[in-house]
Amino acid sequence: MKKVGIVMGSDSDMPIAEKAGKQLEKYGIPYEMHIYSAHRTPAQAKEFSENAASEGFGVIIGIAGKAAHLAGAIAANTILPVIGIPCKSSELDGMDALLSTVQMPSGMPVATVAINGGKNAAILAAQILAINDEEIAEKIKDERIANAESILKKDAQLNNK
Ligand code: RP5
Repeated sequence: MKKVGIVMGSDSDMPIAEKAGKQLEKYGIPYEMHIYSAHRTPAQAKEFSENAASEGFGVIIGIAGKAAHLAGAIAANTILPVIGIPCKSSELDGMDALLSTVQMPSGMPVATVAINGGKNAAILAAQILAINDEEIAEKIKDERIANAESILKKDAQLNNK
């Protein structure tokens, strides 16, 4: 099974990375976490991205705050799908990171999830891997059914059904 790379720009992004990792564990998807910064350790971020496909990764999640160029820098060095998570780590509440991550130039896409969207990033990564993996696809479908049932149960309780 292909691995997911979870790359964060700083260890201060760890709570978001952990959310993503926890969700991948629910599907039994292997992942590796790394701290590589587009600005502080650009050579290592580039090397990781260039080798990711041959190292068995299928998707990479890039997590960064402030001037969040990490996901874009990863995308520039691999044709693996890259999911960007903008982090709320500044006085601008993550809007800076959101725009830095989502506004990629044409030809170099990053699939950007919500600010601090660790869980959705992991689900999207799983959905990409599920294209070629029926086992993962079944787990995602089961989870959706369980989520819907849980909401309907709350609705029934609310209306004393
Ligand atoms: C970004 O700057 C990181 O991704 C982090 O979200 C933010 C702050 O980093 P630290 O100053 O906490 O290391 O590069």
